[in-house]
Amino acid sequence: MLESTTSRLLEEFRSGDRRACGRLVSVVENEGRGAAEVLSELYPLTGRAFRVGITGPPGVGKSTLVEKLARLCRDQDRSVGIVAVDPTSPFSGGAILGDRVRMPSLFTDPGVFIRSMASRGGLGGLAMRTREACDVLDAFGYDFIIIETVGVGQIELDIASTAHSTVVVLVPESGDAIQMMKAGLMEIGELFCVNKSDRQGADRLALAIESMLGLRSSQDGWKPPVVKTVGTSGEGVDALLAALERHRSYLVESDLMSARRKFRVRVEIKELVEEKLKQKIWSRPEVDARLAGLVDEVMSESSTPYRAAAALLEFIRADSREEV
Ligand SMILES: Nc1nc2c(ncn2[C@@H]2O[C@H](COP(=O)(O)OP(=O)(O)OP(=O)(O)O)[C@@H](O)[C@H]2O)c(=O)[nH]1
Ligand SMILES: [Mg+2]
Repeated sequence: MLESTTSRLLEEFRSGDRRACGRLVSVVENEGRGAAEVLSELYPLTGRAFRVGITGPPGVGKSTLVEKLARLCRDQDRSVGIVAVDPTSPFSGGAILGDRVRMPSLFTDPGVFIRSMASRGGLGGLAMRTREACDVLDAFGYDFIIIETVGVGQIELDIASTAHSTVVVLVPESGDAIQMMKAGLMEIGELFCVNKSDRQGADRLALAIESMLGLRSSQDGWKPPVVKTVGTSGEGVDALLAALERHRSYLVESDLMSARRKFRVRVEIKELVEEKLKQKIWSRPEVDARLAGLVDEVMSESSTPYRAAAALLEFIRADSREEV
């Protein structure tokens, strides 16, 4: 059952109240009570937005590009949702302040929603919360959703997989192509953007990326385009948007869009089950007590973490059988 405040919020959300949308994003972001019910209610409304991931090393100009992309979309009368994910900063407010300075025109536009999400000390669940925040924006009716993430690590990979198209942004001074390959950037990019093309070495980098991509085995027949941009002036951003649109058409026409959605749904269900199971297991005081005993055994060298884990699993199994 939904609490009355939550159902009122949902009603306001459905009537197009932007503040209600912001509050629902906060609800899922904080995994507050009612988040699962809210998301379940909103789910049928999702699936219309085009979700674009923008990733790359720190300072390459991602936010600058996001602002320019968002403005272009606004010129075409499309509404834009932006989720900036900052896994490194424990200060969510700081990230927002930074982007307020970098994206001034967007903060006053009613057709744009911006939210910064920080890890608050732990990475756990960040990718899931990002996806859920995007679901809320999608359900609200934002046409174009941009997810900005820094660098590449597991968390970015997870977040990238929630996007339809992932743009990897690099700059002439990013280093050579081999380094990028090592960083895992080549694998996740469906589009590559050489930003700060006003600087020397942009052509060289674009060529290096293209030859790297030539070596990359393509699983789905899409050849990632390399687009040169100057984020500060907006040069090339229209070409970037056009390339994104081509990728979207490609996904739809090749049926990859629905295949990916199917895959995401599968992942989502598994994650939700795992989350529930974890909660169920670790919230039991008797499991906690047994765990404490096993830790002591390992510490006194009468057991090993492996034997302890096996014993705990057995305990949990026996304990759940009694419960049934
Ligand atoms: N010369 C030049 N500077 C640029 C360009 N694009 C962005 N910048 C500058 O690069 C700096 C970093 O830009 P951001 O957009 O904040 O970069 P970011 O990738 O979002 O940074 P993080 O989110 O901190 O990782 C700013 O000072 C921008 O003005 C460009 O095309 N050329
Ligand atoms: Mg940024």
